[in-house]
Amino acid sequence: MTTTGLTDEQFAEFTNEGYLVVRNFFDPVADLDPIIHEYEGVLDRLAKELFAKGEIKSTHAEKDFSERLIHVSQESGRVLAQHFDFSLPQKNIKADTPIWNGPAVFNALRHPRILDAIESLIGPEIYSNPVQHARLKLPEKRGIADEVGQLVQGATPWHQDNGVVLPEADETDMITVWFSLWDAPIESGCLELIPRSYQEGLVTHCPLGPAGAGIPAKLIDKKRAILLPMKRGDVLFLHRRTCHGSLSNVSDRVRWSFDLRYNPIGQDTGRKAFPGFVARSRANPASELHDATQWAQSWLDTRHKIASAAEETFFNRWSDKAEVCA
Ligand SMILES: O=C(O)CCC(=O)C(=O)O
Ligand SMILES: [Fe+2]
Repeated sequence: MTTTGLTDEQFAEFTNEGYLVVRNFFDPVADLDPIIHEYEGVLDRLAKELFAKGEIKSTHAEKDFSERLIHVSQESGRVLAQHFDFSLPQKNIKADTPIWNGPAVFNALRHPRILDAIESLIGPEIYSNPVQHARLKLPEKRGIADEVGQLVQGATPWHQDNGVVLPEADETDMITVWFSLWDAPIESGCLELIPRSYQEGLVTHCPLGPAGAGIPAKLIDKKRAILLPMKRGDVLFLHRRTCHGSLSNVSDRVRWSFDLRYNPIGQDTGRKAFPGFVARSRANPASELHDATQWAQSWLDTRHKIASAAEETFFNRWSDKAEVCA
């Protein structure tokens, strides 16, 4: 079968550097605009709901997506990020915790070109790992303080994706795919990473905020860091042990990205409490999930299960007692 997988050069670059940027990977109109349109609907419904509750004085319907989200957030004083995320938060999951698992998001998770590239990296048995986010980061100067702390709204602290999942995923081949729905220049809070840092193994992280974890600054050699401004249509592939983070959004516009993860079928996702699915299986095509409604339902079922469990679900393995965290 013909695929649009990675070239040998791209494969070698990923393997050597621990990351790969492919410019113009997507056709933005065909691949990204349907996601944007779906999210316009999410924001529209949310704005109308907040307006009906008297939390905002206008639905701001005439504004573009970014301005509308900023105005609705600021006027309501609410952090609305979770309404747009297609994963549950790592803490405080309630029966009504918002989540968005729409068909355009599901199509992005199953995008054939992404799966072709992932197939080049880990083979044809591909599981969509549930560690995944839509990040809608408000401009820092127009932001809202996050009382719950479930989604990092500002700069993302240095970390390895391996470090934010449970140890069961340490020896897996999890790959991160990051792309922006529109241009993400440096000032919007682009990613930064340390090439080849995956070679140094898993670095100690320290607990951060209510649910997150990050690598302490003293363990990061910032001189080796590079910035990764991205254009709409570009895609970044990241090794699970590549140290990375993001800058603050000092622009005037929301920085809007998706990050997805994949691992070979059968490997641990590192967040077993959340639902993944078979995105591609050449060995057993019948096991692939093609139904967006079923995918959305799997998240609602998970939310119900976690919200009604007696004990808090736990995702963090790090202790602030580690010497480097002092
Ligand atoms: O988008 C960001 O700011 C951070 C993304 C990230 O850490 C990831 O995709 O793994
Ligand atoms: Fe990350």
